[in-house]
Amino acid sequence: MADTKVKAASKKSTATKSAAPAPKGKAKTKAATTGGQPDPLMPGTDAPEMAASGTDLSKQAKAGTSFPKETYLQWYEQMQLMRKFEDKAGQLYGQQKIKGFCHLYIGQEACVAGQVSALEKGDKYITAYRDHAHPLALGTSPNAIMAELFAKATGCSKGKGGSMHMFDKEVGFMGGHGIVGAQVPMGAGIAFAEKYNKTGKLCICSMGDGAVRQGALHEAFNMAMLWKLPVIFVIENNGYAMGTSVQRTSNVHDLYKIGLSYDMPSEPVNGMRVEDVHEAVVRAAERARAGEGPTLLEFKTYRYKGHSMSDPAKYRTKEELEDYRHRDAIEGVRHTILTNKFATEADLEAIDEKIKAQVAESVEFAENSPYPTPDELYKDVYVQEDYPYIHD
Ligand SMILES: Cc1ncc(C[n+]2csc(CCOP(=O)(O)OP(=O)(O)O)c2C)c(N)n1
Ligand SMILES: [Mg+2]
Repeated sequence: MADTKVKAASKKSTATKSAAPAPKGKAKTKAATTGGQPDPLMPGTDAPEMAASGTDLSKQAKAGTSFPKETYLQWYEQMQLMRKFEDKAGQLYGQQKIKGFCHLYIGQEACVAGQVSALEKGDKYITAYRDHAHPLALGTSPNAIMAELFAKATGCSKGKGGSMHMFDKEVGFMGGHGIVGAQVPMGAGIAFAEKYNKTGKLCICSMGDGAVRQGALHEAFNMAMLWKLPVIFVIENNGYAMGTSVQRTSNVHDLYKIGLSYDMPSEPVNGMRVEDVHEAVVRAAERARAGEGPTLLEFKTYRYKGHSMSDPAKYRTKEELEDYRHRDAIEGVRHTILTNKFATEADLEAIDEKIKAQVAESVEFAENSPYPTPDELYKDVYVQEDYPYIHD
């Protein structure tokens, strides 16, 4: 993770940064992608009386913080890698070189890029099955991820996990989980282990909007708050669980408010702006590392593709999709880079070319790798034989 870590402007919370003017010559990032207009992604609380708790962070002033050139360039490169990698994966699925399930993250890239840039080496990350972008940003080699998609022995889960079950302990990536919401108690458990072992590290536990209706989430939230576990719960709210919209699922559309029932610091975040994501995670990480326990962040985001490769996405309008494409996070970062002369068009093209070559190499690597041998079926059922909490 250290290799891919994006340099942040500051580790301090925006509560203190907001008083200071943005450094001269740096991007005023709020204006960069929204033109300073009220953001339609962040309509605010639709029932203010529900947000009366002192832990509702949605009312905090957001600073128009800037980040240095290197940060923007690294965000650009990371997000382009995620997108180009998945564009290719989608094509390969169409050619039946990738089989089984394949859920693309295209459109949501800012959520992962902004989270990972706020993490420290040794922190953990767990998510659901839409999981190609997360290990890419955490530092897993694209070769190992593509090989996993091809079910090859050189894949990051030895070809036994496939698209939904990426795993890479070396970079702190604890999967890749196909059962909706299953990772929520596991994320709390990982955070418990960090606290128990006094590592000073935290766990980001990411889920979709569909997962918040699972009962186990409520048990995990309650326990995590009670024990002040160093966990950041993240809802990547892309508006739909398969074809079911959030509006059709519950009366509560601002999902961050679920955390308020547990007195958990909770806030909505514009998930199409990598800067906002990063800053929210920095604030949550400070609380987690200070022993103050969990935070719930709701990233309002959007997936451009269907739920999976077989979904024609008839439940939404073309206009809705276009509306989000106009607020594309990669284009936003590109715009900031160019307007602030952090790089030229030619520099960005060179990055794009580098990524194209990386993706092509990953496909070649996957194609040329062997399938796992049958004896692999019996290996890795339990990874750690001396697991400390389970005894006869
Ligand atoms: C316990 C369980 N119930 C149902 C499913 C089938 N299923 C797979 S994905 C999905 C929707 C989840 O949507 P969301 O959590 O919003 O994540 P997104 O796909 O939008 O990233 C469902 C219901 C499942 N995998 N697990
Ligand atoms: Mg969803």
